[in-house]
Amino acid sequence: MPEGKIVKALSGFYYVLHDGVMIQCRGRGVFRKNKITPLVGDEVIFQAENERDGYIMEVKERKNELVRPPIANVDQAILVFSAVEPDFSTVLLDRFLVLVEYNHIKPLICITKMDLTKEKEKEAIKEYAEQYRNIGYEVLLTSSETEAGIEGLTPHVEDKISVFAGQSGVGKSSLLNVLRPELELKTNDISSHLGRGKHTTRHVELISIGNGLIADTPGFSSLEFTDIEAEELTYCFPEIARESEKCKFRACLHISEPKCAVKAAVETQTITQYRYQHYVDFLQEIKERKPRY
Ligand SMILES: Nc1nc2c(ncn2[C@@H]2O[C@H](COP(=O)(O)OP(=O)(O)O)[C@@H](O)[C@H]2O)c(=O)[nH]1
Ligand SMILES: [Mg+2]
Ligand SMILES: [Zn+2]
Repeated sequence: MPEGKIVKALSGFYYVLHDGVMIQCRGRGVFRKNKITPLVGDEVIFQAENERDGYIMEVKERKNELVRPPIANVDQAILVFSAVEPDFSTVLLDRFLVLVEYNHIKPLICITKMDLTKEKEKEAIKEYAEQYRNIGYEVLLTSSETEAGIEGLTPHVEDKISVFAGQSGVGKSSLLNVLRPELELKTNDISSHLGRGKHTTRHVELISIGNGLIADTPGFSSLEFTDIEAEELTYCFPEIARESEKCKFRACLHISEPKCAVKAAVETQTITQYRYQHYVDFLQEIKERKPRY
């Protein structure tokens, strides 16, 4: 039986991409009984009824699964931040990075609206970019207006399922429009935002960009650390994780423990002060989180 990938789910139908052809499929009845809900991004085995319709027979094991938006097998999150309008924020970026790291998804940092920066702002952004690159992250500086830096994005979306993440207004739709001009996605569109009420089911669709697929709905809409435990936070900051191997205590949380290698690395500026501060603030937030029953 043929295999394919669900690229769109709408009104009980799953649209399965197989050899460049879209097959409209229904789920097998047994799914409902077994509580399997096929998701966009799922690799599936299907049975074709004819050239256009079929039945999904099996959902293959998922690599991961996002809840909002519901999408499976996400390889990469493209974290979109504008240099200005709204201003670049390291605390917000770190919040996204923690969630992405926690979900074992590869982050790609894309800073947009570089054309709007004044010389001083441009220098500051370049310095931040260098600091994040030193941690090990890929950082792209782009402009959808002049299309500068966009060519750097294309190879990163090849052969992957990517989701965009980032505040409203940072330029996510504009980026997609540059990547695929024929889409003509609405930018800065307030009316569609209001129309999307809480009760309407979110429809998710993967848009093909070359050999890659990008979700049209931004991921990580909830930025709360509901699942992360205090001792897991270290591993969501790669440079803190690296240094923590040298802490005296295995369970060191790098706050006031003696012989903490992380705090020593902040002193020598191997770890930036602001990244460490965000770690401390997020840890506090996790500790104050109300227990769920
Ligand atoms: N000058 C400039 N404006 C941009 C750029 N990217 C987006 N914008 C503008 O910023 C606003 C919000 O962009 P949009 O793509 O809708 O953001 P989204 O909410 O993240 O999808 C729109 O008015 C865009 O025209 C850019 O690189 N340069
Ligand atoms: Mg948009
Ligand atoms: Zn420590």
